[in-house]
Amino acid sequence: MTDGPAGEFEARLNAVAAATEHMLDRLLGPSILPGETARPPRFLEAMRYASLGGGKRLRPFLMIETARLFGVEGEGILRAAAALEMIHCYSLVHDDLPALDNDDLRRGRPTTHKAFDEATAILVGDGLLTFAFDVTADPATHPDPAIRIALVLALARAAGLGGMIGGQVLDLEAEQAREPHRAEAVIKLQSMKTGALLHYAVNAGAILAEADDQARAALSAYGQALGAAFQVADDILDVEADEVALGKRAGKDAERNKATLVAALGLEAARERRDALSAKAIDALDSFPQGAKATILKQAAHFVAARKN
Ligand code: GRG
Repeated sequence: MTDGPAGEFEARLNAVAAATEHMLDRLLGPSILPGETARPPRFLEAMRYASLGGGKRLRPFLMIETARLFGVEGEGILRAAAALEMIHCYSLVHDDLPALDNDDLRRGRPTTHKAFDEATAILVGDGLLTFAFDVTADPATHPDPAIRIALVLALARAAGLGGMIGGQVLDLEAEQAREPHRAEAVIKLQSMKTGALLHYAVNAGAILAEADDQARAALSAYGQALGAAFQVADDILDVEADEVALGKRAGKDAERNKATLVAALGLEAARERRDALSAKAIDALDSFPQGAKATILKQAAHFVAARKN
């Protein structure tokens, strides 16, 4: 993807990634906030290591571009987007721990527990999770408390026991299963483990833009389909991708008896499902006036299906 509208998409993704990086850098600076006593320097360094300098920043991108559809942009949205990225980074740090996936490489660098130590990595995850809610609830994110509460509630639901964490639990249970993984169970697990945060990214953009009910419903359908396409693409990449491009170890799903759609359906059917979900996400946008013109969100659905890392 280098020319024409695709080149524009890449440029926009890079611009949002740079803006997110800058916001994370500011938020995770040494200055304390009212109510804080001190920010331990070595620990702050570890939190910065876990969240700065890598990643596609796809979740911030989806939030920011959804709000931009309605002409809404600015620092508050960037704060909400950086908060979501903190939750994503915390999930990566904890997922890489020896008690979970036990990985040494993430985003092409040593994982946080390798670069620091295990206790620090556990606390880095806790610190990022907590700070994400601090940033989302702060009046600097949106002047209207009703919008902030709506964001906090949606974020908690997406990241918690009925969302990402619940999905991770189902994932661990599935690893122990002796019988083959059933596609419906894998689809549910993936919608929770990975889909929920991507879905929140789009929903949060709609909340911040105060989109009407019709637009919110369509965007929610877009976010759900895109989240599902993202995870099938991840399952396929684990089988097909080059480790250097991936920035983490490949081929580990089968080794660990992971519940993936490649395992449940086979590679070809998984590819078909990924592409159908990407098309479904695009169709959902065509059902409300601003969405039909949302070229960048449509390109995001293509990007998610075609990505190489
Ligand atoms: C809280 C332990 C814990 C887990 C929650 C989301 C999750 C479950 C774990 C993350 C690990 C993982 C590999 C999930 C599968 C798909 C995924 C989220 C891949 C990484 O996301 P990208 O591709 O990563 O957006 P970058 O590095 O670009 O941000």
